[in-house]
Amino acid sequence: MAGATTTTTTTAAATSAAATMKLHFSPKSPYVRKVMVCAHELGLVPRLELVRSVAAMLVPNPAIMADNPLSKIPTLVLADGRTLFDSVVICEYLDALGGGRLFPREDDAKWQALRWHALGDGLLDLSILWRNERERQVPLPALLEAFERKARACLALLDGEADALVQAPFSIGHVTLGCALGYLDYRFDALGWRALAPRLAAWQAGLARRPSFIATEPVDG
Ligand SMILES: N[C@@H](CCC(=O)N[C@@H](CS)C(=O)NCC(=O)O)C(=O)O
Repeated sequence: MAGATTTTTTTAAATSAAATMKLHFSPKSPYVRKVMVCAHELGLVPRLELVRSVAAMLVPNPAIMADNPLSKIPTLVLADGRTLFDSVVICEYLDALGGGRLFPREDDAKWQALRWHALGDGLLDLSILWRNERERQVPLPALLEAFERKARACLALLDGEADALVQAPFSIGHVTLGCALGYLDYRFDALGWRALAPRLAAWQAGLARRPSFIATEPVDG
């Protein structure tokens, strides 16, 4: 009896694993880019139906909210209707489907990858808030200054870890840092981050040549 249950479960899992998933998507979102880089790395792009969804902090989008009350992208809808968010949860789900290469299991590599992921996500979070503040009619100078100080501190820390980034196996940490630096290129050209972190820039130049990063360059429109 137990065996029959296991077989049914496995078959159901295999069926749903092969089905198409809907991804609330924008080609400009760095968090969506994390998911898409993982999908490219894992060979899962054909399994994703990309639905262009506009997510804006001031304008909750009912079409996204039907799947995610936070009205944020990325949001993934599985074939059986279950939904997944936010980006790191979706990335880990795809990694489990695609062979488990991007979320290392063994202690040292795991904590290193998750730490870099957190740093990349934190840099992204502050960059988005920084851009929002910058676009306001009357930005708060102290806030702009604080965001810039934190961004520079992240870059300085990562510049000192460039060798470790080269040596570590490619992971969610590399994906997220690459997307955060790509976002600086896209929205904060004037910061000139490469001059602030030249060793990190050398590492990023190699990363940017990966097909997964080339295919997911942010585009307007
Ligand atoms: N922590 C979330 C952040 C996602 C996020 O903030 N996405 C932006 C688009 S780049 C968004 O949906 N913003 C709409 C909003 O904040 O209401 C994740 O990693 O998925």
